[in-house]
Amino acid sequence: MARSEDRNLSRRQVLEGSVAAGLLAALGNGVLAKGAFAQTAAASDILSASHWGVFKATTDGTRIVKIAAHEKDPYPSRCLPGVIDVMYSPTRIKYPMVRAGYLKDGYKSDRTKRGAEEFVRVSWDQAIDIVAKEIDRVLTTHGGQAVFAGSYGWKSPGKLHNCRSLLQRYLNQLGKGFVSHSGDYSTGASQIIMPHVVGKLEVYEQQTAWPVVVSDTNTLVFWGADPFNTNQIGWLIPEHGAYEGMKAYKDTGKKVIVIDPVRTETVDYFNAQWVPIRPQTDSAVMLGMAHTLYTEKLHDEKFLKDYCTGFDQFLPYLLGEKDKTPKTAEWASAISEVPADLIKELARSFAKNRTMLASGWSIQRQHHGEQAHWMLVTLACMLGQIGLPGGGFGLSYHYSSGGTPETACPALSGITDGSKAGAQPWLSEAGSASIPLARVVDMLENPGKTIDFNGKKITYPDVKLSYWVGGNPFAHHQDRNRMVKAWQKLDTFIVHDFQWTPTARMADIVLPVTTSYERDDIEQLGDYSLRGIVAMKKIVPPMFEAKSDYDIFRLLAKAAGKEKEFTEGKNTDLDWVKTFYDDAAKLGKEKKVTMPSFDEFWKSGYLDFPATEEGKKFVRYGDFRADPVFSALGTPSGKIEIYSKNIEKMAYDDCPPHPTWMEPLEWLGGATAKTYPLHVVTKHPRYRLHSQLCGTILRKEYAVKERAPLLINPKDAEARGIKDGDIVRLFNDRGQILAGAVVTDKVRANCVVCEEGNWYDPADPAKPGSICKFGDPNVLTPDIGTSKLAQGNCGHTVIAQVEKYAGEAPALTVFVEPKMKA
Ligand code: PGD
Ligand code: PGD
Repeated sequence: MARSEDRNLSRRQVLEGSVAAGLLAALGNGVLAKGAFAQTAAASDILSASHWGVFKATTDGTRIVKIAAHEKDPYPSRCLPGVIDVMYSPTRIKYPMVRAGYLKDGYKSDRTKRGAEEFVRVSWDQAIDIVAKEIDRVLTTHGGQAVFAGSYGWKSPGKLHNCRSLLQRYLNQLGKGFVSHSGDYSTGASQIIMPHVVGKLEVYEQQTAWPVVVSDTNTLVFWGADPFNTNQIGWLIPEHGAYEGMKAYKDTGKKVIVIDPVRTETVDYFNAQWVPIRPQTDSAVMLGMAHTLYTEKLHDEKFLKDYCTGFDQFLPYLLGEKDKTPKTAEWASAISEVPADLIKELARSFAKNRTMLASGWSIQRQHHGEQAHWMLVTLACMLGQIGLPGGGFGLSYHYSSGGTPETACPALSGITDGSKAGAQPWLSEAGSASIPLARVVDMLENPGKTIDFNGKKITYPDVKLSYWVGGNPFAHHQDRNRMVKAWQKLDTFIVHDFQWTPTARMADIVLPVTTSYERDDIEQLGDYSLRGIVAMKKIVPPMFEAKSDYDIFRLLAKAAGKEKEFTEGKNTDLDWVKTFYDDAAKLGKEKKVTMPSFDEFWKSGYLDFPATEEGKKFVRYGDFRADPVFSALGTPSGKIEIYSKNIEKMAYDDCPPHPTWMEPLEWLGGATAKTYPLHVVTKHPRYRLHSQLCGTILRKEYAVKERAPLLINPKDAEARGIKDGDIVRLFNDRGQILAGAVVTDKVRANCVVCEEGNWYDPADPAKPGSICKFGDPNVLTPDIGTSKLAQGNCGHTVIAQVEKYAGEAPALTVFVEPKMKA
């Protein structure tokens, strides 16, 4: 097939390419295949780590020439070559830079030039002076409410170089407050609804351990989850334990079902039953299953009575008593295009077998996204297997290797944001504010506007300055063209990064930071397992004029006369790292866990612990099942709430008090689907973490004629005269992007896949609305809240149309340095 030839070619190009060729060669070709990586690290190699895992690097003194995955990582990420190339790629930020107009006119400059005007190199002294004076001006003139330091993003791991905490630590020391945020882009809806339902965030909690799933689960359902892809990364350092769990389950030959519009790697890996659902219709299918269970008397009445509240209030809705619409499998099938017989068959087989409903998070990153996970829990309650080994539901099997058994490793401490009492005193003391994160553009557009949020009212502050470290909002936020205009309201936008991301390009002041591999740090191995502790060692000296975020904020604190408070008298990074390690060792002592001295640890750099017996047998909600009174949940009733009186009191028109199917703003069954008949699945990328590594050699692994790939079903392609490898234009009322067609039956008809995180590359950055040349799907997505309850983002709610691109495709500009003035 043309597609695989392209891939071979691109691989060859990579290998001929740059210093990174050596990296790829060293890593081998077999991605995520046990033992496929060449383990050629020498004793003199330096151990370090990242969101993608632990590795050893060989240097020639100034540059890294080779890396090898750590010998204890049996399933290394395919992204490792790009992890190092961020240091050497053409998009590396080398020097402090200021937008030309901003350097001349300061905050009074023409903001419409953001993203379009040249940058001018300045010295570090000048850069620190400009930033310190501007922060002082805004705080003095407008107060803390005018500085947005929410600064969300997947910054690098590391207990010291935690850039968001460092930013807030600096601002806290100035004592005038700032605007922060609550929530995140990953689980915006679920982390608000779940506490109402089960009394916990639920999304970031340990899952029933994989060994229990392997021995007790008979049917493993991945619902809108692609764990084979998304477990590549960890928020901390991944140990990749989920791959061992998945392999062991696969070896049993037991059933796996994947409900997803895409035939994912997870489907192929398990040779699973694929249910190609119409996107955004999951709660309808779950309701159809619930109806089948109820009418066929397959539901567990005892579990509903002993462990849940509100089933009685939900039942009239399920049976259609008020709206005359029973939520039958046939009703669900008309919405979801999943055959009614299959919905019934699945419901019956779930009831008959020990079933684990393992959901990803895409299904809540949608309009009314709260309903999907609420309904999933309700379905699991009707099946009555919650708290039994291998049964129930899990919301984190796809993330950071949830379910990997826990060890007794003590937790590291880390740099704090410097707020008193560890809470968030700036909120009240300094009169500043916090907003639900995904409303950031709405906030910029509408200072003074009041919105609903989880039973409260939030009034937007009037923000004049935004400071972003460790995030890429011009990749992660929705409705790019609206965002570009809203951003022009800011007096000043400051960014630290090591890559010329779309966000850095939009900044007034850009400060070059070190990567993790140019500074010393320490981090925990395994988010859920706490498998161990890893040294994130400096491999090479900082490149060009990069400084760590820590040093930059230390200099800014110094300019404000607060250096001592900022550093707490510590002179080097290693002083901090040692403190964090020693804190863990103290905790260890209390738990009777012996740890080597810091010096011994630092020498080897890797400390791991065996899983405990308790960890291997862990069953989520096992305690609650054993004793629902003693281990009552944190909900008002202490039980699982299928009907929430608290949500009822809020009386929101877009979030009823029990799980409900509600049409999203736009979807394939909606009125606008005639004009825009394709749903755009913005799933998480195979070769990146969001937008990270987009500027690296890894692009050669997936780009089509240099553009981001757009997966399209052969039927949809043929109807539009689109061939594999064509450049296409994807568009809707909010914007337009170019992409490269990959014609494949891996995506169901009427859906296309365009991965989130593709760098935004506007043809004319001065003109909001101009075509994005690379393929950022967030040019097309709507910037709305999931509902008044959670106000989460809706990155998975988007429909569009596609056509073959007729003209000469404009050259990309986002993968080289922006224009610079001498
Ligand atoms: P990243 O690409 O990880 O994306 O959004 P997020 O902003 O987290 O950006 C991290 C940035 O931090 C990179 O530019 C990186 O270079 C920089 N960085 C790394 N380490 C450091 C450091 O030490 N210091 C500094 N200063 N910078 C550093 C991700 C967000 O996107 C998330 S979490 C999700 S779940 C959402 N997913 C979707 C989706 O599914 N669909 C759509 N349409 N949109 C989404 N957006 C969201
Ligand atoms: P997605 O890729 O958005 O991942 O985890 P999350 O589960 O949110 O979606 C998972 C699957 O859901 C995809 O296969 C997609 O096709 C499917 N899907 C999309 N819409 C629907 C729908 O309406 N119904 C159903 N049934 N399925 C649907 C994301 C998690 O991954 C997060 S939040 C982060 S921050 C990390 N990000 C990355 C990353 O960027 N890259 C990699 N390789 N790994 C990651 N892991 C983490």
